[in-house]
Amino acid sequence: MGTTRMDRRLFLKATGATAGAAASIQVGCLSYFKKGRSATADRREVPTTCELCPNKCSAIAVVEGGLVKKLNPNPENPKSRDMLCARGNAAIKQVYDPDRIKQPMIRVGARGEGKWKPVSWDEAFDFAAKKLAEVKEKHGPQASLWSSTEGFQEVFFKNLGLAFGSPNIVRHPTLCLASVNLAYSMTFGTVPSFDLLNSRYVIMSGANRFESIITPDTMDLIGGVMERKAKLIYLDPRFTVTAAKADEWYPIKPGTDLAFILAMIHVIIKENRHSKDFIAAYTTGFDLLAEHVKSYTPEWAEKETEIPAKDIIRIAREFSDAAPRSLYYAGRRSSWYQNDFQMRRAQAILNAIVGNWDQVGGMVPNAKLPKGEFLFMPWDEPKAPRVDEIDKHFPLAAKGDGVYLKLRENVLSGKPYPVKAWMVYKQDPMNAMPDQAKTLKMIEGMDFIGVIDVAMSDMAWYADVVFPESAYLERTDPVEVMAGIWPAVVYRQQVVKPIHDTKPNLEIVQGLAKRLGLSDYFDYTIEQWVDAEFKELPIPMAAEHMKKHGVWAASGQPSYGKTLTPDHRFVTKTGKIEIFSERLKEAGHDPLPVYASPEQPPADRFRLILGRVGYFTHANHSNNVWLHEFMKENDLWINPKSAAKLGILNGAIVDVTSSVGSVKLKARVTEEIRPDCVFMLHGFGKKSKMQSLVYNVGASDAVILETAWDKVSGNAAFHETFVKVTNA
Ligand SMILES: Nc1nc2c(c(=O)[nH]1)N[C@H]1C(S)=C(S)[C@@H](COP(=O)(O)OP(=O)(O)OC[C@H]3O[C@@H](n4cnc5c(=O)[nH]c(N)nc54)[C@H](O)[C@@H]3O)O[C@H]1N2
Ligand SMILES: Nc1nc2c(c(=O)[nH]1)N[C@H]1C(S)=C(S)[C@@H](COP(=O)(O)OP(=O)(O)OC[C@H]3O[C@@H](n4cnc5c(=O)[nH]c(N)nc54)[C@H](O)[C@@H]3O)O[C@H]1N2
Ligand code: SF4
Ligand SMILES: [Mo]
Repeated sequence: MGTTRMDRRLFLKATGATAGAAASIQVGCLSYFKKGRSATADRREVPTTCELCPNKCSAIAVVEGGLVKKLNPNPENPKSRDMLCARGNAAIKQVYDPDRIKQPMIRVGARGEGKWKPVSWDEAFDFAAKKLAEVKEKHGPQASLWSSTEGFQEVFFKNLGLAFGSPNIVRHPTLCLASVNLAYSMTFGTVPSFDLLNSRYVIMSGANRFESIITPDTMDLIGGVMERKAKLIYLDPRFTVTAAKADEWYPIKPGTDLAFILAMIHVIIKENRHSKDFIAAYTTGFDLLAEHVKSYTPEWAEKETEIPAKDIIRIAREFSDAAPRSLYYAGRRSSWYQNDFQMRRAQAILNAIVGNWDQVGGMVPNAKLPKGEFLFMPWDEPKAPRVDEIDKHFPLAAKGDGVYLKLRENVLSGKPYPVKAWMVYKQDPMNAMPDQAKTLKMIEGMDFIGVIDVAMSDMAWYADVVFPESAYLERTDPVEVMAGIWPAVVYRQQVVKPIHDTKPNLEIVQGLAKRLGLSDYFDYTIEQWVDAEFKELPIPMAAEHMKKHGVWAASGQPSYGKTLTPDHRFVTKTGKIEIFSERLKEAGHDPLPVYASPEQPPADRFRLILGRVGYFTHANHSNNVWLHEFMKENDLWINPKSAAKLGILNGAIVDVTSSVGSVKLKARVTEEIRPDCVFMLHGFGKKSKMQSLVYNVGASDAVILETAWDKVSGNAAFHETFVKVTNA
């Protein structure tokens, strides 16, 4: 893996150059289409919206001779700031990928054996509808599970599950950001944006923004924080690209960020550095907090975190001096530890006490734009309760999203009732859930599995029927409103006609609905749906504008401080920012964050931690021919001291073993990780032979990760697995 560092640098150079330039014009609302670019018979430019990760960047597809030749960034989107990342550019290869599923397929061999019969859409729909109807007849509609990850057409899939009568819609948040969202919601009544462009002091716990790209935060870090020399403090057990760019990097002991934050709060209160006026006007519970953090001294935190007390004190002082233009940045993937909610709550409280709420360079409540809704025929509420028993175990969690890992436990145990059919949209639970053997057991227990995907993912590989969806460049999708400091509306429209026998999700849903007797609920076209949404956008000639530009954003500077009025009620129980939370207390949780030392790996083991690189999304894209060039195999980061003790040489093949599985990986002996943990990347070791570049190459982290979750939100805890590493 000697080339990895160079690849990462090159990648960032490319991204940084574009993003930096865009950020210097503040919010990048240049008009790309003003000049009246003309199409020729052979060449067109079509504005659309990238679908290769959740960021929804605006793109302009250049079509020549009926083929997508190039994707350019669209400067009119203030959120994507005239940037398309490596993945965004490589979306072309999603369309022209020889591994694509080219027509519907029905499994003929055993599950996972890879024997498929290409079938017509009618055959695929008839087969799936018959199986779904059988399960409904035998066990009721609640025996079906509808799982998906966010996407513009996800709404149709969820609606099919609901119209079918199932309460068991389960979405990705409890594998990703449920704990951070819940923590900020419980404190401020909403999840804010972070004004990195204008901030003077930023602290990040792990959020690896130079590789885990979030727009506009990644570009604002480059163009805002770095160019204006605002200070960036970064805590991560690994030396990531963000660590390399930070002013200070602390290889914090894994699982101890809460101690660092509590000690910062301790210092700020002890030294009388909190924002007294703000606290008095807008918050509740400060006195209880002051009492609560008395024992959380920097000296105590040094022992927990291995960050020197003098640095914690200095950082707390600098942070409060820079307030309100200082930020403890929330991060996104908060599927880390079993106390993750409380760690994120402590960040929210720290931010609150320095008064950076709704301030330039602080946290900003998101502005929203209205859009119209297509009014479809409503269905009856599902009668059965959810199989994950969310009300009983996670009363504060988002009910509509479900709790994924608890759901899997319950499905496996058959309690409170059997679940026998599993429909999946745009998600790969084989890799997105820990303990793949358990997921395989869940798969074995199903009478029917249907997967809607653009590629033969590992989940699709184990399905009974696979419905190939058209790639985003081949589809028109619903309109998406993006809340934010600069809210925007984006539109994804068809760039080229599908090149294979694929369909957009709405038509797949309609094909199934027709055979399940549910057609009345889906009696519309995508054009009708989109037109209804256009109608209430605050834009003159909305349909024309969106088709021509692909994006619309309000012009001018955002207004800060709208919530800072005496009569403003925050959406919390008390109407105030809740430092102390009665609701948490009532639900049986700590109303203020309490620290407990994380369990440490025994002498012969390491904690496994996860993260991302800039050129893949999750377990996806390692099979994209252009992106695959960046990295052909994943490896295991291990510190030289630990490797020496075990006699492991750089490049040697090692067995990495947990209580649930074992994988083989090449060792990458590097100072860029602490000695007590190891790291591997997601997205390799695929079981699907139609992921031909990464089939059986490297390993999947899902095989060795153990099942654990955060107690409050139910969010998966992916960093709680200890592994043994030995020469193979
Ligand atoms: N082991 C492990 N598990 C994790 C994580 C981790 O780092 N390691 N990360 C967690 C996080 S933060 C998240 S958000 C989740 C993500 O979990 P997933 O959403 O499962 O992530 P992906 O691996 O991106 O898989 C998405 C699937 O959607 C398909 N797809 C892509 N575009 C389209 C489309 O337009 N239409 C359709 N129908 N399908 C499409 C892809 O081919 C792929 O099979 O995973 C979580 N789980
Ligand atoms: N290129 C790219 N960009 C993406 C995605 C992608 O897959 N690829 N996915 C998108 C999605 S859905 C998400 S959720 C976000 C995820 O983006 P982030 O929220 O930034 O999460 P990760 O990249 O998973 O990074 C977690 C980091 O935390 C570090 N870490 C591990 N344990 C600890 C600890 O105890 N303390 C501290 N301080 N650090 C720790 C890890 O080493 C890792 O570098 O990225 C989004 N953007
Ligand atoms: S960050 Fe990259 S992959 Fe994600 S939407 Fe933007 S261009 Fe696409
Ligand atoms: Mo995520």
